[in-house]
Amino acid sequence: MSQPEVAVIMGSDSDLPTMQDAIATLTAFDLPCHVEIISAHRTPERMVDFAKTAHQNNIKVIIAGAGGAAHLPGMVAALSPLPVIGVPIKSRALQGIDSLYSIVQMPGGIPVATVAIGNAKNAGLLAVQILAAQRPDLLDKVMEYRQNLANSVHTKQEQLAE
Ligand code: RP5
Repeated sequence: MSQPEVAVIMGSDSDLPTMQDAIATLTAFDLPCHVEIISAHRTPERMVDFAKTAHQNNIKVIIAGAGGAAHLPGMVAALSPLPVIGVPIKSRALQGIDSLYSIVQMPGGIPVATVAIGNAKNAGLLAVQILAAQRPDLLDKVMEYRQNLANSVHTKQEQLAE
């Protein structure tokens, strides 16, 4: 298998059930990924090491999931020149509103592309599309995926009309 170009990181192993959707999406497009638990507050040095070196390790896109005071995606974005996609994890106390606001409200200068609460699937798809911009084979797969989405709607509409 080729070297991973996408890293999927998360603040806790409790985020893994949500983040599996990103991993599954990348796998469906035959993209291997590097998966790592990195906490911005429990393992800050590990986060700094990862973020500062990811671009030297063949990584092109970072997907970062975190919940609560979810500073992992923003901190990694501040330390890395790579595009970062943030996944707000649904938290127990505030159902992920806290995670969403923490990730999406980045001040100007350091962007984090933020998906909906718990929507790691879209994070995976966005990473695929970022890579596909420079890979015609992957672009074809994205278009085929979109066509299948449209077909499933047409099929449901036909069933409704029967
Ligand atoms: C964050 O705190 C993690 O991203 C996780 O969503 C949340 C709770 O972590 P655990 O207490 O489940 O380890 O750092």
